[in-house]
Amino acid sequence: MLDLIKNAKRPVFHVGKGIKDHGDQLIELSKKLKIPVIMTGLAKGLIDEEYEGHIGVVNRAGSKSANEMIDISDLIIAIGADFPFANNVYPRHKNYKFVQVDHDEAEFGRHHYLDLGIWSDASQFVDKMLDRSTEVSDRPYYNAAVADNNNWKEYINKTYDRESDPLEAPQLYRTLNQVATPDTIVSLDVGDNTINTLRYLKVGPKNKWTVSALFATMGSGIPGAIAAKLNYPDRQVVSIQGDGAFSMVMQDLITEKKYKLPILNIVTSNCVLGFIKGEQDDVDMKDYSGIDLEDADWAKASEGLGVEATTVTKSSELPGAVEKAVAALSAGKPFLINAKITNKRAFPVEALKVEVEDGKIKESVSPVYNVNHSRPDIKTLPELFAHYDAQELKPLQYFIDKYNVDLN
Ligand SMILES: Cc1ncc(C[n+]2csc(CCOP(=O)(O)OP(=O)(O)O)c2C)c(N)n1
Ligand SMILES: [Mg+2]
Repeated sequence: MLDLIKNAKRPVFHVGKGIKDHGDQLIELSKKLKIPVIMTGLAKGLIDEEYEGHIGVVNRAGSKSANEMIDISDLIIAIGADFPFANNVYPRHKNYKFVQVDHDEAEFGRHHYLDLGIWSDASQFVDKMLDRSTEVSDRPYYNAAVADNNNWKEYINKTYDRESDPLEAPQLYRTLNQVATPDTIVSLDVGDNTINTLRYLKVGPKNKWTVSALFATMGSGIPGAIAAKLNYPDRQVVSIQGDGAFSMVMQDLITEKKYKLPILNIVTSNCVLGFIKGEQDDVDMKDYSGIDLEDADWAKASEGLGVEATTVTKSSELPGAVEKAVAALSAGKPFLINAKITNKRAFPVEALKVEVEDGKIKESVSPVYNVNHSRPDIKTLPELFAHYDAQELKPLQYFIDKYNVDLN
């Protein structure tokens, strides 16, 4: 393992839930070896996201920086990560090695061929590596990863800080982060909220959050919240779901009311199966198919089922809605916020195509991006950035040049 790291120029840790409570030690190792850390979606929160070397989550829901750094990596060290998308997401170039550290030998090579398998508990592996490795003083790839991620955070923070009318998802998450306590449990449903949660929800060491990851079962949000509240009656519990998912299980609000479960339910109504719309943008089809949802007064529906509710259409209405929610929860009752949000697609990191060849990168807007032609014709990276109001984002080449990253 140490030899592989010694010979690598662009090593990255891909860390899953197996790291458990050993996040701080992993940060220490990352600092010592100058290896950036990418998390699987489900491991979000297990290492401090404020750490500069934490560059986010890879895949469609993740950050530009994590996706780009995976694209150019020459050594991926997966630690306690049962990552089913490895074959789709790991680099397109063939010139990289893959190491898997897992306590379960049945995981080896399950999703990706292996150069090396290390049968070990993640914590013990990290401790041994800390023991036996020698400090690396500088690594251009690490510096580029940190800078690329800071640039991404600049964009994320801009969208988080501004006000919106009609309401946008980042402000909703801003409010949720303000209301949440250090041990809040969030039950997330499947859809655009998966992207927004991974990008905007703050998760501390005592928080818990859950989603139906592998099967992506829509409608799991409210049942998950009910299970959380029954198991942790003293903790604040929140469910977040889209209008599609909510309409599949909304009758479960009756259960929340019947058993007096003070749960905060948030419905993001955008009148569309948004996550699927984003996919159909990038599929060569004549037009969208089967994604429209009728507008409905979900607050009224909630009240009909016995759960007090309110509707929000712009960010300035969020504090008032939260005040009502807190009052209901304090009185031991569930509450629902119907947040009518825009149906804009979140910044599509999946549209960024990076190829490595002969020590150089070629980056472009993916040829499948927007083949449905339902959006403006976007051909270049600056056009893509501008379309998503992300003008501050810089192409990967900028960071490669600035930090002299050797791609050979
Ligand atoms: C039971 C089930 N059916 C279909 C899907 C495929 N699917 C994933 S996300 C999604 C759309 C979710 O729409 P909505 O709940 O309105 O959330 P949005 O993406 O609009 O925020 C669909 C249909 C699924 N994951 N589970
Ligand atoms: Mg929707």
